[in-house]
Amino acid sequence: MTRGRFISVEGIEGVGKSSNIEYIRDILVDAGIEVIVTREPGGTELAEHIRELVLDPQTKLVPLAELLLVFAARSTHVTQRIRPAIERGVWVVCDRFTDATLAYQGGGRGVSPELIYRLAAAVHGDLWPDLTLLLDAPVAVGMERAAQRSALDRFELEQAAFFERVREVYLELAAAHPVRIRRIDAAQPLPGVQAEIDNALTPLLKQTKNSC
Ligand code: Z5A
Repeated sequence: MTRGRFISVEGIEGVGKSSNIEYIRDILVDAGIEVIVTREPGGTELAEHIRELVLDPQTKLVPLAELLLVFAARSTHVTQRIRPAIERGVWVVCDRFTDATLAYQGGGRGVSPELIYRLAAAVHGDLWPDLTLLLDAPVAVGMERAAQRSALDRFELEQAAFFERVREVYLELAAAHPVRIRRIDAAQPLPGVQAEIDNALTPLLKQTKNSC
């Protein structure tokens, strides 16, 4: 059986990940692909509990504790959902993965990337997304879009400087992994964003057709 593919969607808050994940799912389903959509932190019962804790503005966390919680959640998610789905031939579309840890805990909180890569190796070995769509927009655009919401989570309460550091790491990762990570201009109106997403998905879809 052909292995499923793993697609992650990344970016600072408010850039349109949720809006575009539905669009990606529809493209894959229309192409006859079985797909699950999931998110991080989250995706399993335990990981969803951890998500509540990590996003709750009342939770007091030092950066290392935050990092370990994110990886604890990821460990159950990879083992119980992501790997089994990919092995069954199902495609996985995940709202954030370890690039988010490098950007938020590394860039945002100042945790060393070496430690993050060591934990990543322990938790998911050589499993990295086949394709990462980095929805990128200036911090002011993301913050303005996110501000429309009623309650802000523990990350959304951070200042612009925090998100500038997060965005910088995302852009560095995209430059370092130009094949896996595709930067999408998320500041433009939705139809333009979706056209760039179509282009980024085409090679993966073609490869799959050819291998069938
Ligand atoms: N986190 C971490 O620290 N470390 C980790 O390892 C992981 C995560 C995995 C999870 O939040 C938090 O966990 C995240 C990092 C941390 N915190 N932050 N910030 P999340 O990913 O679930 O939530 P989020 O990042 O805050 O996502 P979001 O705020 O829900 O934003 P979004 O999904 O990217 O945007 P959206 O809801 O699709 O769109 C926002 C609004 O903009 C909405 O009204 C849309 O209609 C509008 N929109 C979207 N696109 C457009 C365009 N192109 N034009 C105009 N308007 C648009």
